[in-house]
Amino acid sequence: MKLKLNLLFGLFIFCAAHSQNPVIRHPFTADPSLHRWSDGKFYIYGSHDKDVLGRWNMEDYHVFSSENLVNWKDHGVVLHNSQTPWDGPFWAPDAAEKNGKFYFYFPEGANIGVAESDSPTGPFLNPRSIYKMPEGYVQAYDPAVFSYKGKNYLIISERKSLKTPFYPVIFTLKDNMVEIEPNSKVELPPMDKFHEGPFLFERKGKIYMIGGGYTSLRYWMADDLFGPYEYKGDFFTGNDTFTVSKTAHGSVLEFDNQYYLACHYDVFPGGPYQRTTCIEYMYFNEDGTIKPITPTRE
Ligand code: FUB
Repeated sequence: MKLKLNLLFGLFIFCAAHSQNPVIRHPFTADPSLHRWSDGKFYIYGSHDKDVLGRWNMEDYHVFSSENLVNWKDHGVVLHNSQTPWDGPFWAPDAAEKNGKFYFYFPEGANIGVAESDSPTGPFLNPRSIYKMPEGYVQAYDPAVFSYKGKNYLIISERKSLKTPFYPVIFTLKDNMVEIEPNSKVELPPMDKFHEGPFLFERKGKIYMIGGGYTSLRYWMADDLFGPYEYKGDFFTGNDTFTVSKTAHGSVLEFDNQYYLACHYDVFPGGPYQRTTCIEYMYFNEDGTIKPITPTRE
């Protein structure tokens, strides 16, 4: 019955005008990492929620491309967990382009994996571990890549035990993009309201870290990549139109002097286990703080 309801509701949403949020309605997707690569096209790398309800036991990833940020093409499965050496559900991924190659970073169990491709739409091959969390720790996940002052960095969220807070970890990537520089792990001090999905971007000399969890996206600002970061509050919360998932997670892209937030909503009856990807305009105040964003159908 629940599945039938989901299908009917899915059909209803699918038939609604296509140029509106959510920009990707099916398959169910979340944690979108929005990029514009050197070919001038836009790409989304994100989590793929299952059609059948369960917890987030995600087993593959899709890639989507667009010429205009409005109409998105699904390129199908680009990595399946039957291809990886580990046995855990996938969590939120990210991707990077360097010298005509594409690198896909994904968390699975105790590992942050990396796989590569000659194409932005995969398939991503040769998955292997770029980081394994230390023995006894309970979580290391949600990798995102950030280029800063000529180097590439990988940020993740990690925690040592179920009773201790999450904190961001920054690694320096080697030039080959598939290894971490030895001893480059930097654990930032636990930060106010920090949970998961850290994503970094730079604007006018300031470093912004956005992060999710708890039905909102919030952010921190710093003068340097390694901090100190100052908590600036929530900037993306739900409204009557769409509920922002309790797993809020997003990324930011600047294109043509306009900033965009890629994020996900709970639109379908499956709620936080069947999420859909949206893109919102993002604006800033004079002092660099982010203007609050509420979900739109635009
Ligand atoms: O999509 C699964 C998990 O939910 C992600 O890894 C988190 O960031 C949250 O969105």
